[in-house]
Amino acid sequence: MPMRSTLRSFPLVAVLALAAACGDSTPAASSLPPGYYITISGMAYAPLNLSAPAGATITVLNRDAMAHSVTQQVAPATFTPGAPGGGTPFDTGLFTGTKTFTLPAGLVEGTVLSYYCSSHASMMVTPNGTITIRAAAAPAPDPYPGGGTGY
Ligand SMILES: [Cu+2]
Repeated sequence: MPMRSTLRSFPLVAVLALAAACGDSTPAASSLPPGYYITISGMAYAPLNLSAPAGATITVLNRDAMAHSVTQQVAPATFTPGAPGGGTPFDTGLFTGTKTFTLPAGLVEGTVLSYYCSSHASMMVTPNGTITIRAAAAPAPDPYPGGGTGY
């Protein structure tokens, strides 16, 4: 029967469409524990603005073959490292693969920390990313926004 045949083939089509749409530019949400992530792919940071509480550990996933860094700076477009809001400025150093760093503790909610790549500076597709300090009481972002545990 044509109707049953159409229904039976739908899941495979859906899976193939999802696989094609996802590519490898973003981490597979179902494989990551809850937390704060910055992904670098195609010389671009994502998300461009991450909200995280002071003292949070940030995991940086570098999907490019070349080394990049997440290096704090005073202001966008100046590429001068610094530490607005106080605390020790963060700098992952140049790396490939995965690296973590910790935001300074005690930063005031609403503080915006700008960062750049110390190797490529304005050559990055997204030259500057930012991290906005939010209230510590807020839970970490749900890596499974659809609900459940990713299964
Ligand atoms: Cu870079």
